[in-house]
Amino acid sequence: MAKHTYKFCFGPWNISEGQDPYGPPVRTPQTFDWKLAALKKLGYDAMMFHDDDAVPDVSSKSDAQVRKETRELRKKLHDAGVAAELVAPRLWFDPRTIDGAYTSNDPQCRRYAIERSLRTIDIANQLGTKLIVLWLAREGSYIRESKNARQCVDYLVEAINRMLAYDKKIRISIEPKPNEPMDHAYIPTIGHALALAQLTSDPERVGCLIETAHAILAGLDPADEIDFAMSFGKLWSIHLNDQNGLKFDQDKPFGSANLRVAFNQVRALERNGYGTRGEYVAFDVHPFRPTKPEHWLAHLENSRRTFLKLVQKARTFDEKQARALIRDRNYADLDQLVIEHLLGK
Ligand code: XUL
Ligand code: MN
Repeated sequence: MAKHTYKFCFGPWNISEGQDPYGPPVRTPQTFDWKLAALKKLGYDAMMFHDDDAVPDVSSKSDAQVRKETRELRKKLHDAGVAAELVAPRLWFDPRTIDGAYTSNDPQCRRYAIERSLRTIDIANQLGTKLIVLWLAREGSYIRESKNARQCVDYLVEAINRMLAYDKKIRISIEPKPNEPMDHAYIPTIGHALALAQLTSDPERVGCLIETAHAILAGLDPADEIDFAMSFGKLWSIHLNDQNGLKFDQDKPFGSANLRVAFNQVRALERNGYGTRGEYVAFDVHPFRPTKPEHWLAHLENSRRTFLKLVQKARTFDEKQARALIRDRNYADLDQLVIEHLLGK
């Protein structure tokens, strides 16, 4: 197995304030500068951004103002020696995307979504990254009869084609999630994302981003999603976290709910050489709501710690013994081999 080192990333939204649908924030927001310093202190390598993480209220600002603020951010990142991994348009907040962004029934709203996405590409270019991520949050339906799903696939292709034509160098990673905030999303899994890529004008530049919790919410094993995406050479980023079954999107620390599922994700990343082509390991994790401000970074520190320990577990797993048990179709002892390896001495 490859013995490369990994590079790590998180986004400003991962130092969050604890709001949920039933209660307000419970921690006072930190400034961007504080978050960048925290990222440095934790020894992470890169930060990921939404367009409005980079330029707050991006939609209400002029092109010149967006360029100016992005330039300032670029300098901050440069001075800190931190890379920008990717930029994602945060389309789901704006009132114009209330009924979907690229797939809204209203042509003006669809136009807004595309224009905002092109601006995201400008921001990415200025920050020195060619990776654009699309979490297709409101591209789905609450009421199936409210939209034409066949038409919505065409809208998604049209939006992606506009982005690909706007900048011939960008790559787009689709981050699928089966539901939430909608009842059902049109692109719920990695299979859907990669199939959609084939309908676009440049399939080679459309790949995916797997988030552990989103795969679990789709009833899938994230390790299999990793192997599937990497069979196509299309896993360009990953959001590791955890999820305790089919609940709301929990974004727990990596390995928190199911260590064995986490181990298998690391094993899949290892066997496919994830990271050797410059990809980052990002943790899309959130602090538990009761977290005190003085413990605010623990979920990020712990996720990376667990990841690195699982890399060691993957590299020291007795592959020879496992192969012998597989040859003998002795899956009971293979199961126990994994359990005892994870339990340690
Ligand atoms: C939401 C989510 C997003 C994306 C980026 O569940 O994961 O933060 O990672 O838009
Ligand atoms: Mn994510």
